[in-house]
Amino acid sequence: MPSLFKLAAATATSLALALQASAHGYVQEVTLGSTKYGGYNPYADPYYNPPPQRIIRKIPGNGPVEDLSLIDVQCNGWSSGGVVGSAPAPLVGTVAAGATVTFNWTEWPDSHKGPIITYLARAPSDVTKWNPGSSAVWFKIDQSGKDASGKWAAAEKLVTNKGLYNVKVPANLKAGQYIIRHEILALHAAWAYPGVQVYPSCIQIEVTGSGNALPTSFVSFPGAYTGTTPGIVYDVYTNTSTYPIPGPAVWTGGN
Ligand SMILES: *[C@@H]1O[C@H](CO)[C@@H](O)[C@H](O)[C@H]1NC(C)=O
Ligand SMILES: *[C@@H]1O[C@H](CO)[C@@H](O)[C@H](O)[C@H]1NC(C)=O
Ligand SMILES: [Cu+2]
Repeated sequence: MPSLFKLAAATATSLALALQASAHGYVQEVTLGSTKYGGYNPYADPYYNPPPQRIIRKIPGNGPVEDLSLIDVQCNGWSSGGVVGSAPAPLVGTVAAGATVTFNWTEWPDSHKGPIITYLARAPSDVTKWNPGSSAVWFKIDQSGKDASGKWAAAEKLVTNKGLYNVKVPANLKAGQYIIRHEILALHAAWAYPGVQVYPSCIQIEVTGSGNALPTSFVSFPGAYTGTTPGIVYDVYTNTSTYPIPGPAVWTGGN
């Protein structure tokens, strides 16, 4: 290993430790079926030359997106700081329809309570060149909010499950390339808008199988969530009623 390379890696590690002291979080690893893929590490990847090849689109850091009108809310870009939301990653991971995708989050703060939601968007052609922009292409495949005993998907259940969250790829989903958009909405400051913190992550996948199901209605990011969408404003400290998970209903046609 060239010494310059070592130095860059060491610097990245200490920087990562410094920044993670005020940690929020991001998806650090994804398992498709039984194959593990490393996540995009915003505190290391940019310091490598050449950068590691990923199936996960890059993110600017472990922080959230709070302005729901920005393209940043799609894949956690940073449109004002040079890391533009949704820039494609070079690789695609393969997963069979019906198989499980496991998202492995960095240590999630207990204070960051909220739902975990997952969407898909079908790429019109090569997903490694596709940027959906604000087109309505997304459909929801999984969601989990607050259960009857008051436990949240994030943080309680995620922490109990060692940071892992499982989503099943719809069994009859039509084969092809997709972006899977997985997010946590943290509600610890969501008693008014702005306040909700969106932590999205976009992973490029190739779905295999003989299914032929596709939904017929779609939402856009930005667009699906606004300051008046149910569940975007919610007081986690005082509100004991059912939590309405934001966005469309889960598409069940592929199962
Ligand atoms: C999550 O990913 C990290 C980094 O690759 C790994 O060290 C850790 O063991 C994984 N967690 C689980 C529960 O598999
Ligand atoms: C509690 O949350 C529900 C669902 O968002 C909302 O309709 C209700 O107004 C909230 N209650 C209070 C007291 O804010
Ligand atoms: Cu945070």
